[in-house]
Amino acid sequence: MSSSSLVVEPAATSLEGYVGFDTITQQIEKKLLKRGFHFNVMVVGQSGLGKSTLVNTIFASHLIESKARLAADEPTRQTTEIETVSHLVEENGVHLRLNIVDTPGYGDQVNNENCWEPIIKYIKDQHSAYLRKELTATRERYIQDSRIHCCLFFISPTGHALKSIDIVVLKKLSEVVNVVPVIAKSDSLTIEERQAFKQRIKAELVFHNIKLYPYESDEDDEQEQALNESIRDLLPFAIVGSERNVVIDGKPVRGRRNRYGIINVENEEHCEFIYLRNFLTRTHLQDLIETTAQIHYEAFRAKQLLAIKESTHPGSSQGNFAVSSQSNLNDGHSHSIASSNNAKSPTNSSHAMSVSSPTIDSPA
Ligand SMILES: Nc1nc2c(ncn2[C@@H]2O[C@H](COP(=O)(O)OP(=O)(O)O)[C@@H](O)[C@H]2O)c(=O)[nH]1
Ligand SMILES: [Mg+2]
Repeated sequence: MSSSSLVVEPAATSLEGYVGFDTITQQIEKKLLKRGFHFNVMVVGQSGLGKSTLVNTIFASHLIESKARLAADEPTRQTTEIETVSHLVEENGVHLRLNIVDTPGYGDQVNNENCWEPIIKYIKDQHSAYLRKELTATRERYIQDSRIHCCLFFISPTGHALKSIDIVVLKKLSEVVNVVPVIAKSDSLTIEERQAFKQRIKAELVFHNIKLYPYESDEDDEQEQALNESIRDLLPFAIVGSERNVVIDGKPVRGRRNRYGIINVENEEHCEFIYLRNFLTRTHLQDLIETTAQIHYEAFRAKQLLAIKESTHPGSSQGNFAVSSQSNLNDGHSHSIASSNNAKSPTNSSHAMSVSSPTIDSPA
């Protein structure tokens, strides 16, 4: 660290024989494949908008039960209960642990004031748990990641505008998680209605200064920037989900039959499901995970560590680390972050450097 020799410009030198370090990518791949991957998705939106169905359609398997109210006289849920299901899926030797966090009951009440709080709290709790694990003396080499990588936000296909509750919740969510909005059940709108609705939503998002994933980044090359631009253009994805097959030209496809005819979920002329799936699984899966760690978690972490620093600063009356992860929630719930004597300073963060290890030493 003290030597400046590593900072000088290296000389480009050609090799005189095969050394073999080009295999490092295969070595990394082997390790990663052995460990497997984690992807944590949350779905938010009113009951009956097709959240469970969409998740099952995206991952081509039955992962969560559809628990829509069957009868109109069944009571709606009283609270936003958060339910998690976990599945291990495999594709060509790649193991993916898929955690799906369902938030039934959001926005179902007559009075939806603060209905988002349990959702935001859940997201922050995962960050807090990760931070606690990261700060223990004998931290695991590989911390299990329960942080939400992607929040699919379901917009009701009213064709009019966003509900005011949606605007509030989108704003809150987008500050703590990668939010991907979708127009639910878009088969209930004509293509023209859908386009007009989409443009209105876009205008509202701009007006309310709601910044959605994928974010603009200087690190992206031209190709990545163009891809992200095309994704931002598409948002919110107008989707249709289905767990049933319908037969089109003699072939069974995921689809629905409605009053306009047959909808093939995977036909881009019918809806934008395929764009959403490609985006989530084929082009941005890794980036969603990385962005969660590097942007959302990092912001949470920096804030928490600064709070610890404040609370342990000489002159501060208390020497303990009970730091609330709920700074802008009002349920009074707080988390005590376990810290340790030899907590290492983190390796992957620039924010962290400004709150280096001495400040997270344990009190006697
Ligand atoms: N028309 C239409 N119906 C859908 C769509 N997705 C789901 N549904 C139906 O809507 C009902 C509620 O779906 P569900 O996935 O349980 O909604 P959730 O409560 O948001 O999880 C079910 O009867 C689904 O078959 C869709 O894209 N279009
Ligand atoms: Mg459901």
